[in-house]
Amino acid sequence: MPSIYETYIDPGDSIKRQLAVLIDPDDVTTSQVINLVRELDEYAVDYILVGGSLMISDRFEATISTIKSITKTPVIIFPGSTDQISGIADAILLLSLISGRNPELLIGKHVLAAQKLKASGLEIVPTGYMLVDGGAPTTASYMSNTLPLPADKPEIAATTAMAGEMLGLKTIYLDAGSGAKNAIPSPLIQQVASSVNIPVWVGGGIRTPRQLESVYEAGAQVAVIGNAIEKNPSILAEFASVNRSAISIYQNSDHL
Ligand code: 1GP
Repeated sequence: MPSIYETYIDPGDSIKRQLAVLIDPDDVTTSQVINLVRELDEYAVDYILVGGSLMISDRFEATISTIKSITKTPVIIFPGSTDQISGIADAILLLSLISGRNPELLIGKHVLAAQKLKASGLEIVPTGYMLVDGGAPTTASYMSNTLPLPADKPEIAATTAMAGEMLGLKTIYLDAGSGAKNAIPSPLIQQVASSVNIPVWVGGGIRTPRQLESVYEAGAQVAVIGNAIEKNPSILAEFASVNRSAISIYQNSDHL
């Protein structure tokens, strides 16, 4: 099995700007998932993320099965808890919440999940997960019991990301939280992207094609959109029209 990380996430010097769509099984019915995934295929979305902060429904694994039965697009778990592990997916973002100081989300949950993760056969993508203040409390910041990084302090975000990279993490995910009032500001994305040599993912509160373009222009390799597409799948055509041509993912690394 080719590695998702080596094949798609970090295949070399240059790669196209990528789009990931987040599906929260709590928010969609099976028929909505089927219709949505067909649309995602049509617009060549790069990754489908599955996960949620609460997971009130018991449709986590069934949702992944449904998606996998329709598409060859890589399905990556974006786990909100240690219950969200299933070998039916292709990979999992193993999130270490490096923006916070909650030891459970830095290492504790990982210890609890290690055996299950190994047995699942999932490809593990070690990810430095950084919550950034999106203008109002989000489920992610509340549930994680951590303070998000201030959105107007890019230097704190950059040094946090650098420390994550030095610890061996393979991606950085900057998240304003699902449904965030404000998406992550460009200066913060820029400073993080120019400070690390690993792919930067950005999500939370991206609602318009213009915002998506700014996220890429600031240096994100992968933009993650959830709510906007879940609520209105027809907006996908507009997001897909945003330029996703090839970039050097290490374009900003001349500080090293
Ligand atoms: C949340 O980054 C994702 O963790 C997506 O956020 O639902 O606001 O697009 P939205």
